[in-house]
Amino acid sequence: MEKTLVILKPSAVQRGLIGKIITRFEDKGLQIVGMKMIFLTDNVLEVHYAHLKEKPFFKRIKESMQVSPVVAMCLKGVSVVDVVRAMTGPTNGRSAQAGTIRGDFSVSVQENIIHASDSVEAAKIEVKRFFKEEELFDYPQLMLPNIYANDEY
Ligand code: IDP
Ligand code: MG
Repeated sequence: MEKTLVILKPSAVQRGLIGKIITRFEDKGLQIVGMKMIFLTDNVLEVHYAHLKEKPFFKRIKESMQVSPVVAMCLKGVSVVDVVRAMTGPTNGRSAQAGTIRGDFSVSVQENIIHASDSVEAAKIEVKRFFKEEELFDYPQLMLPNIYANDEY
C-alpha cells in the first residue's frame, strides 16, 4: 500500500492544531505508520524546498518553517498521496475550499498549516528524507475490512 509524507508546520504547532489535524487523518481511515517532532535544519529545508530556492521569498519560508519544531508523519493507505493532497487543499489557504485542512485553518499562502507530498515519486523520496527505516512501523490495521472492500487493497 502507498505511503505519503505529511509535515504539520509551525503554523499548526503554534496554533495548537496538531490534534485536530491528526484526528482528520485517523477519522478518514488512514494508518499512521510514523510520527515524530523534529526541528527542520537549513540543510533539510534547502533540499525539501529546492524547487523554491530561487524565489525571493525563499528565506522567509525557511524562517517560517523554523519558528518551532514540526510534526512529521508518514501515512499509509490506498492512493494515500492523492487522498491526503485532496484533504490538504491548494497552497493558498484563502482559495482552499472549506472542508480541506488549509481551507478550514488557514488564510495564508505561506502559513498554510501543512505539507503533503504531491506525487507518488515525491512521497517515496520525502518519506526517506524524514524517516529512518526503523522509525516506520509495519503493523496490521485491524479495521481494514471495514475501511476498504477486499478488492481495493
Ligand atoms: P504546496 O505546499 O502546496 O505543495 P509548494 O509550491 O510546493 O506548495 O510550496 C511549498 C510551500 O512554500 C507552500 O506550502 C508555502 O508554505 C510556501 N510558498 C509557496 N509559494 C509561496 C509564495 O508565493 N509566497 C509565500 N510562500 C509560498
Ligand atoms: Mg509542494
